Amino acid sequence: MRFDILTLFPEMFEALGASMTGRAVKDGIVSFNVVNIRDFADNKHKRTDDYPFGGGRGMLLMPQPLFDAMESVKADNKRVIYMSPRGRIIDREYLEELASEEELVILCGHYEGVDQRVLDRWNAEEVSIGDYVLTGGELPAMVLIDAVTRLLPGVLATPEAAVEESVYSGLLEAPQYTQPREYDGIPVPEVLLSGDHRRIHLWHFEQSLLITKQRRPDLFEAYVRDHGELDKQERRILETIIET
Ligand code: 4GN
Repeated sequence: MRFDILTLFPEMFEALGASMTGRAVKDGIVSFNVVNIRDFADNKHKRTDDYPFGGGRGMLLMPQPLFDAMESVKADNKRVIYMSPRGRIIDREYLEELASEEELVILCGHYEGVDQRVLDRWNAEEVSIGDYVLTGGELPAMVLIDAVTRLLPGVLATPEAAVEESVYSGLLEAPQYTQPREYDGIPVPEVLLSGDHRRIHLWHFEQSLLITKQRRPDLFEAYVRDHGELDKQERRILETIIET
């Protein structure tokens, strides 16, 4: 999958060279073409922003550098995403839809935004990572890219990991522990050392239910309404937690 990323701050995207996104690049699963919008400014001061017509706060990215930058990545016939607090908030379903694309163009705004004609000309989808405002679209773009990349085949060690995990399964994850068995006087729950996979599974299930009910009653209610197949013991655990 190829991402064309249009930004005034290309150096921020060096972060994608680290960790799992960096691994995915080396493995040829994903590529990032980071384009500096300023390189397309045709005025001698390399200005990319100007005051909004009608007044208002701040500055807007002006059409000319953006039109030329979009043309340079052949954005016609590509899906174009604009990171914006006005956008549709991303969820797993939307991320999966994006992960099935061959290429995406991501436009990162700065200042107070971009001239609307850019968004209209390329039919940009406005996408948000949540109801808060940041100084630029770069961090939201990296959140989106990371979340999409880890859904691509070959990025996670096990393909099931992507579907079974927290939130996606409808429940939050149970607490986890690693070596040593006791640290600073605090032991790992005995059941996890038992080697009894059935008991361990039921403990994880119970812990997930408890933590979800406590922290995310909305998710818990949805799960109670619409859980998949449960065996007898799982049903008993769920019923007990509903009653308490
Ligand atoms: C996106 C962009 C937050 C989001 C942004 C978000 C840059 N902040 N919630 N800031 O996904 C106005 C024009 C703010 C650019 C934009």
